[in-house]
Amino acid sequence: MSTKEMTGSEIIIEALKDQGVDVMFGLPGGVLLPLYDALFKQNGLRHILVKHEQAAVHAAEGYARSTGKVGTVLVTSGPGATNTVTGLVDAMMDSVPLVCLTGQVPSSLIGNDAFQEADITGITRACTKHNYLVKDVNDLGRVLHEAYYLARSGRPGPVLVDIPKDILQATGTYRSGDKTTVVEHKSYKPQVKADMTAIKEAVALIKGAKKPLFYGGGGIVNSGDAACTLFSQFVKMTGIPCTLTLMGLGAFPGSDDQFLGMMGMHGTYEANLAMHDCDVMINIGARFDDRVTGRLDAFSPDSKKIHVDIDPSSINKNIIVDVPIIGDVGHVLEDMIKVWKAEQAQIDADALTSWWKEIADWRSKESLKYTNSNKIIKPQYALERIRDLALETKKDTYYTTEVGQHQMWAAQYLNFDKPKRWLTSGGLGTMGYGFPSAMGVQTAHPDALVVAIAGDGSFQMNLQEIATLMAYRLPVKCFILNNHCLGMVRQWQEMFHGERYSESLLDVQPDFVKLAEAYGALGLRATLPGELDDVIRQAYASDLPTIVDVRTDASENVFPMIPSGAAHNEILLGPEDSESSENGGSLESGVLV
Ligand SMILES: Cc1ncc(C[n+]2csc(CCOP(=O)(O)OP(=O)(O)O)c2C)c(N)n1
Repeated sequence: MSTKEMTGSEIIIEALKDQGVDVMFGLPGGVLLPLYDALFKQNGLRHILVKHEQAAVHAAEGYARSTGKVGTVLVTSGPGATNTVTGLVDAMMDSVPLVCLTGQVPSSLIGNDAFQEADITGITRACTKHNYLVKDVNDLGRVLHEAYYLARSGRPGPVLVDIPKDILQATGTYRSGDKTTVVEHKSYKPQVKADMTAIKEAVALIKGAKKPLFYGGGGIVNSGDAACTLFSQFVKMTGIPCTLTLMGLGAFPGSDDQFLGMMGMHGTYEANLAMHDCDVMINIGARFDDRVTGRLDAFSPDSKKIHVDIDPSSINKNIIVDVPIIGDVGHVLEDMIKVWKAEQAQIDADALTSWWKEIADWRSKESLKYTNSNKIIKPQYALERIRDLALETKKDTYYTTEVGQHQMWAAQYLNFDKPKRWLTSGGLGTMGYGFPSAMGVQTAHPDALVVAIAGDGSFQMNLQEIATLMAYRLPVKCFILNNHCLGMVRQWQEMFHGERYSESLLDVQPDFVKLAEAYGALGLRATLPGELDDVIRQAYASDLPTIVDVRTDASENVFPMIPSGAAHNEILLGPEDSESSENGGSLESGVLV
């Protein structure tokens, strides 16, 4: 262990390098000048200068979720810090490991309503795993190592470290050994290995099942690639059907026959009916989110439920389960497979065959079928072409989305065979997430094809980041599925509010092609289905950040749909179902888009 005397700013750089940080996303301000000066004098730590601090957090999320490492954010006090709040809530809800460093006014001014002072530790208490206000420069190194440890351990999440200007300037001691001692001494030690009795109970339940179903969530992806491989192995070994949540897509190969598609509000018919009718539900790393469960008292009424989660507070929160298993998904799956093999377990083959027959009947409804047109671009068709032509590039491809109809169609029509290739704002559902998060993904994977799927509404929440993409030559391909409206809001107004389109139509739009060109980026447009392939190929072939304005059918709605407050077997397959639905407006009352 080495001990060095240095300024607070230098300690930060040293600690971040010791943590293996290679890049941070940020924007400077008055109180951070000493730190930015120290950054100027060093090599090795990259800084991506964003145009808005919210984008810095989403970019760090993109970096973290596509690499499995902790993302780092650096912003100034007051408005810089408050601009991060949406991103922090997003990271908290979707379990994304981040460390957000905020500058603070000098210690002597704290509490004085000083210029650009905001009580950011108070403000972010509810949306960080933990936060710190550093009061002594000698604590700085340890606090930073703790922050990275906390962000990545257990259920990952954001940690904020608020650092007053005088602490950046003061001289103190940096102990490199703090990196290991915080891990040894920390009282926060999440349970990774699960109780073997619970694992054996789960295996017994699965063995005896007649209609079992795997329900996998983002926890599998968070646990790492090895956990995803183990999950796929277990699903294949047992022959049990598998569905995934929005956050779990990619944890099991999307093109595998045992995959029923995504479940939940806009999940497939077969996945949702299997959730409803199964007799043993094996929830691995999902949290019984309301967009998955629908009406709680009608949720999978006859199943025994197993729930694997690293976060004990997720267990029995929304749904009471029969076998709770607290632990890291990867470790739990390893143990489950061991027990399964040791017991030479098998599911009753006849029962499994008739369960698959039932599923085949549901599948035959082809719930993702849509009517294509050669006159107008259907958003589903655009996504299929974006997906298929991406395969032609032979590049490792990552997709991010904004929030709305396009997000749900992207989840339905893009295909994910590998984990960490799909990034979307699931828990918070924040518009403005996808474009900057693509920037973070491209920073981490310079040679990959990074595609951001946007709605025309959401894109306008963080479009200023075209400038950042240009500055760092990050060739993100952004496809705006432009329906001239806040489509998901419009859909709900059509279905549940008597077609009264209150404040959801975006009649006046910027010219997105000219906008891209104004920044020096490539702007393209497709208006007819026949133009799509050529435009997508041009986008993929360009070295420039590219914005593609895809004019889509504004009247298209996302189906299948389980209206909020309905049960899985009340799923609507298309407009005919919704017209005949007597539940209509009352079903979704009190629930927001
Ligand atoms: C920051 C934020 N504000 C408001 C909402 C509510 N909301 C959900 S979807 C949606 C419409 C999104 O429109 P657009 O981006 O054009 O996508 P589309 O639904 O048309 O595909 C809105 C306003 C939200 N999710 N996030």
